[in-house]
Formats: sequence, C-alpha cells, structure tokens
Amino acid sequence: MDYVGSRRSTHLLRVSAAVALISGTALVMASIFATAAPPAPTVDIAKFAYTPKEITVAPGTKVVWANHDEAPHTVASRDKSFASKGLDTDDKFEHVFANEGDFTYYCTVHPFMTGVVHVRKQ
Ligand SMILES: [Cu+2]
Repeated sequence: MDYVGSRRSTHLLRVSAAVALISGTALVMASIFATAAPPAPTVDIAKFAYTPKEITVAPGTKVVWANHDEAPHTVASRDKSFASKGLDTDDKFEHVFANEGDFTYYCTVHPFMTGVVHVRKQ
C-alpha cells in the first residue's frame, strides 16, 4: 500500500468509528427516553364499566381513566383520596398513586360501577 492509500484507509476507519459511536449514542438516548416516559396505564370507561376492573401498579404511577360512553361518569375513591369531576365523552381523569394500598373506586352517578387500583412495589 502506498502512502496515500494508507492515509485513506485510516480515514475510513475513523469515519466508521464515528458512525458506530453516533449510532451507539442514539441507541442509548432512545433507551433513556423509553425509560423516562413509560405509557401511563389507562382504564377505559365504556358500557357503564371500568376496563380493566382491577389493575396493579407500582407506587408513583399515574393512572389515566378515559370515558368512551355517551353518558357522563366519575371516578371517586371510597377513601376519598381522589375524585374526578363529571367526565363527558372522551374526557380523561388522571391520578398519581404515591403510596401502596388497594384503592377501590366507583362512579358517583352509577354507584354499581366499581374498580380497584392495587398499588404494590414490584
Ligand atoms: Cu357512571
């Protein structure tokens, strides 16, 4: 290999090392973003029921309720630690569960509608 050829292959090596470094960094950043924003577990309100009726989450988790019914519903805990306003169609309510426990909730408009959020360290 002559002098120019050797210089060229060194340059190519540097470029591929840089590309590997950049794509590696992108991968690490993607995984950081993935851990930073896990999708909030959602309870769907439809046909006068909460689905899933029971969920288990870790402390600090935000749970979102979304009303898909034409009728208004609410989300109110038995222990009065949280309560939504009346949720119209497509309205959402969210609550962050800081502490462990079993949180039973119901709809104040239709008290036969009930659900439970279990908060446990996982
Ligand atoms: Cu209701």
